[in-house]
Order: sequence, then structure tokens, then C-alpha cells
Amino acid sequence: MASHVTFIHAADLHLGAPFRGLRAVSQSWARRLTSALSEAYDKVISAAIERSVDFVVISGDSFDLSETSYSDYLHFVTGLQKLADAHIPVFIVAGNHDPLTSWQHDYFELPSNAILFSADRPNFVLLRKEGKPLCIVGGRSYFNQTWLEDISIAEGITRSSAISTLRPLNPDVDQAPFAVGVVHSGLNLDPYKAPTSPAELLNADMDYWALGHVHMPYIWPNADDPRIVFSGCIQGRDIKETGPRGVYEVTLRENQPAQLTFIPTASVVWQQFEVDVCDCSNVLDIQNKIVRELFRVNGKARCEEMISRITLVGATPLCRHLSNDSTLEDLRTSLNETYPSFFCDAIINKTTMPLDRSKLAAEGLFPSVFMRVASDQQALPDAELYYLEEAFTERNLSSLLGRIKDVEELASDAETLVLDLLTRDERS
Ligand SMILES: [Mn+2]
Repeated sequence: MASHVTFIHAADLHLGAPFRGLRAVSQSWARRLTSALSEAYDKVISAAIERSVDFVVISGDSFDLSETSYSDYLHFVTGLQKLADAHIPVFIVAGNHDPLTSWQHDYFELPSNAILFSADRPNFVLLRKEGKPLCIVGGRSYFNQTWLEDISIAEGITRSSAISTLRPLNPDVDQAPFAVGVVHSGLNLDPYKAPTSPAELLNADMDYWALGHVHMPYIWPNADDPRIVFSGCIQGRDIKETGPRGVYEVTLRENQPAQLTFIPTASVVWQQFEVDVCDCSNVLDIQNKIVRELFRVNGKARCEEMISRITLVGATPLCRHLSNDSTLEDLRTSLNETYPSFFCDAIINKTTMPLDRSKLAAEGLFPSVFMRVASDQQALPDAELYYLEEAFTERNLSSLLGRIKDVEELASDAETLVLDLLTRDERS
């Protein structure tokens, strides 16, 4: 029988975190959000138990620090105890939000299946199955909120130092087929949070690095060979943390790439999206189109309850009604009353009045001159790109140049925007 190990990689639970950045919230949704984080944590625990995994790792930021209460600790420990009852060990590192110095041990004691790694050195554990060595787990915690060491947080977390550290008590440790590293690090993505490099981690000869800190799932070098992975947070906490959130179930087999299964855990998902209303003939039509979009977006979110921020775009004569705040607010209220599992916190109007370009050209006024200049310019995309390069460099923004993908589309959007501003008063 080929040997394998399966575990849950979770990170960034942020228990106790407040929800931020909502433009509007109803009382029932405020209550809903208060329970969303702890529900997501419960889903992590039940996923581990249902799948009978060999162990669980939590790669930092179990708590959000500023708000951690007795009830948050209690909830956390209760989950760990459920894993203990199912004989599932848990390996935890502390992150920048919950460094070791912030853990209030007067409130709780970790159950014996849970190991919180120290911050002073690399920690190693050997996991056995039926008496035989199965997997080495190595990790190191944050001590303070800032990683001040001039060494990498991952330094010394290698298969060979794990073997030499564990050998005195485990003479057979070098027979362990698997090794997993656990740290809370910005990797090469956030230079301010205990950064390290993919090359350093790969040199450590671990089979899988379970990282925390980046709140989006992120896999390096690629999904076919996941060696260094951020599982992301278990529940989005504001409108910037859109889309599904969850944990990975990881299976390691000898001489094969790690196999990952994403398990969604968010109990409320956040989404921001645009709805093009140019084909809607009245405001009710717009409402119906928004509803269709809400269901379409929710279909991909893998979570029933959803908070959304919706931007209306497109050219429509209804623009004049949509620029009235009370119409937008009525529309939002109606949406929220009709579908209680969706909450829209804001509708943003970016629609424009339709432009009659041939009429503008025939009038021969300033807009027609502008259209001629714009069309001459658009005939020379290389010159436009050169102009942008100069302008960005002058303003020290050359790093943004890589984001200019389609200069023709940019130029056409710019032309429409200018024409809209030039003619808005006449059309409304
Ligand atoms: Mn975090």
C-alpha cells in the first residue's frame, strides 16, 4: 500500500475580528456578520473530523488580537477539543496578529492534541501512524507583532535539522516519508511580514509549506505542483475580501505532487460587481437584471449568503434617474427586502447618458473638434503608448506601466468620458 498523509491547512482565522467598511448595514445583517467568523471556524473543525484527516495545521493569525475575548478563546479551544475527541493533532503557529506575547493564557489551556510552536527557534514534531514515522511537522511562531529578527522566520526549518533534532528520542525519524513546514510569512509578496523566498523554502527539502498571512488562496509554483501554499482566510471580513474563502485539504504521496482540495468555509461571502444596464428600459428592468446578476455571481461563490456592492454601468437615458440618490436607495431597499439571503450595502451609479456621435459631429462645435483629434490620435497607438510612458515616468509611476494592456480600449474609454462630461448638461 502506497503511503500517504492527509491534513487540513488552515490560516488567518482572525477570530474576534470586527467587520469593516460597510456603507450600510441592517440590524439583522450586523448580527449575521457577528456569528460568521465563528461559524466559518466550526466548518474548519467539522471538515477535519468528517474527512478523518491525520492532522490540522493553523498557519497563524488564529485571533485578530485587538478584540480577542474570553468567548473567542473558549470557542477556539472548544473546536480544538472536538479534534482531540476525534484523535486529530493540531499544530499552530502564531502570526503577526496573534503573536505569542498576545496569547492570554489566563483564559484557557490548550488541549493535549494541540501544539503551539514557540518563537525562539524552529520546532519539530514527528507524527506516527500505527507506530511508524509518518510525517515531520516543523514551524516557528511570531513572538511580537513585528518580526524583528534579522534572520528569516523559516531559517533552520529543514528536513535535515528536523531529523537531527528529533533523532535522540526517535531513532527511526529518518524513515518518515513526509515533511511539512508551517510559518506565517509574507513570502516574497509582503516584505514587511517576516519575508522569505520561494528558493529558501524549496531548499529546505520539505514536501509542502503551509503558509499564513496572504488572505487569498495562493499556490507556488503552480496548481500542478503545489509546494508553497497560502490557504487564505476562512471568512472574508470586508468588501475587499471578495469571493470564496476556505481551507485546503492536502494529501501527500511519495514521489507525487501534493494534491489540494479547496474546502469553502465562509458562511457569508462578499462580492463586488458591475451590471451593464444599457439594455434596460426602466428602473424595474434594472432591478430585475441586478437580481439575475446576484444569482449568477452567487452561483460561483459556493456560499448562500452574500453581501454585495453593485456598480451600474452603461449608457442609458435612465442615467438621470439613477443620479438621484433616493431612487438608488429605494432600489437597494427593494432588493434587500426581496432576497433576505443577499444584502446589498451600496449601489453606485456610473452610468452615462447615451451619446449621439453623428449629431455631435454635425453640430461642428467643440465636441466635434475633440472627436476629430481623438480619432487622429487613436490611429497612432504607438504614439499614444509613448506618451503614456513619458507621462508615467515623469510622475514616478513607471511601475504601473505593465498594467496598460489595451491602449486602444483605454483611448476609447477616455474619449467617451470626455464627451460625456462635455455634453452632460445639455442631455440631462
Ligand atoms: Mn491575517
